[in-house]
Amino acid sequence: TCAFAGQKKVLAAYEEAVKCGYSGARAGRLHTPHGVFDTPMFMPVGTQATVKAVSPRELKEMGAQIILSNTYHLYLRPGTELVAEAGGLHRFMDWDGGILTDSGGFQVFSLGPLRKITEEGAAFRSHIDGSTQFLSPEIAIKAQMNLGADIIMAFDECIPYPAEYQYAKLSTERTTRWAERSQKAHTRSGQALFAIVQGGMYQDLRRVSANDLVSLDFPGYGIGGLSVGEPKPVMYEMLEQTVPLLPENKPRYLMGVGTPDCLVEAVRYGIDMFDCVFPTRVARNGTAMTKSGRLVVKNAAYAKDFLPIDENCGCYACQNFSRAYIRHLLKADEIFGLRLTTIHNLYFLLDFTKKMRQAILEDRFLSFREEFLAQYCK
Ligand code: PRF
Ligand code: ZN
Repeated sequence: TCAFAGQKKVLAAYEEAVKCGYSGARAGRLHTPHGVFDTPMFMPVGTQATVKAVSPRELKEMGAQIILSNTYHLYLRPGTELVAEAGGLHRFMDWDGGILTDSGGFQVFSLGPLRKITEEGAAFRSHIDGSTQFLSPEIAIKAQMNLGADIIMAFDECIPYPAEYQYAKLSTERTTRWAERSQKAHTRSGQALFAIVQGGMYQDLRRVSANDLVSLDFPGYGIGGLSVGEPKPVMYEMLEQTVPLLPENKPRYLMGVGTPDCLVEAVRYGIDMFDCVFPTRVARNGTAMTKSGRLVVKNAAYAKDFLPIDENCGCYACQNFSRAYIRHLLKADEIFGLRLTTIHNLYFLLDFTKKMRQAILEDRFLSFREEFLAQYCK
């Protein structure tokens, strides 16, 4: 039975099922107003209130429980007030599962020279019409209260890589002040606000960031500023330094990471949640994800290959269509080709998180990890 039954006020409460005895890996459940979701979890990215190329019905069928959407994009277009008027993001896009919205801090950072960051917030040029825009912790939180996601994120700055120590220190301290302002500005009930750990690639800054944010007592923690161009071992080192400082009874979310090898390593350090455009983006590029790495369906080698992308995959694409057919669609620029590779990739990654969870529950996570990496990285 549910440990949180009747505890309506506990938002995004993390309920642990099993902790791996030999690593930080854990399997649990996340309780939200739109359902109870299994962890480790992967959240497909629906930047503009749609996961590109697939319907909410298809997402459900693939096993998606919670998706991510972006405040930055919806703030600029169609506007978060409009989404509120439509009845909130769940109703607007007809998705009744979980939704997490990112705060916009990362998208503003991605604009590069178009942005200017001050203590108050970030001024930037809209990528749509070039107009001058401004986001602050208060504005980003108000926008996310309008959208009405189950989980929202504090406004942060994702530090570019590489960055000087002094800049990383000032930025990290400011992100902590912004987290405090985000917390004060957040007044909507039925919605959990997570803080975001930063610190660049500096172990001491990561530790200070984690400790300061933990003392502010958020219901969950994002780890930001990773997978921004640094070597993978550096990212793993940052996780090793940071994750143990976060409360065991709260969810930990590694932002913007979504390749299976990074997922299995991050889970080993104790991460519960992920999002990434990787599976959907490479799918639209004609690339399928498999347990032995990427399969470029467009390659001539598959012209007469009548096997599915992956013979062991249970997705709609693999159950019904061949590599040769999907390759033909992609070569002919048919929209359905991109839909099929997207369906496969999301199914693959969602299924991968289920397999990790099962391995943790059955106390064989480390051997699962080794077997997976041996095949994936060969
Ligand atoms: N901050 C926010 N969103 C993010 C990131 C971050 O640092 C990242 C970094 N990988 C992805 N998405 N707010
Ligand atoms: Zn498939």
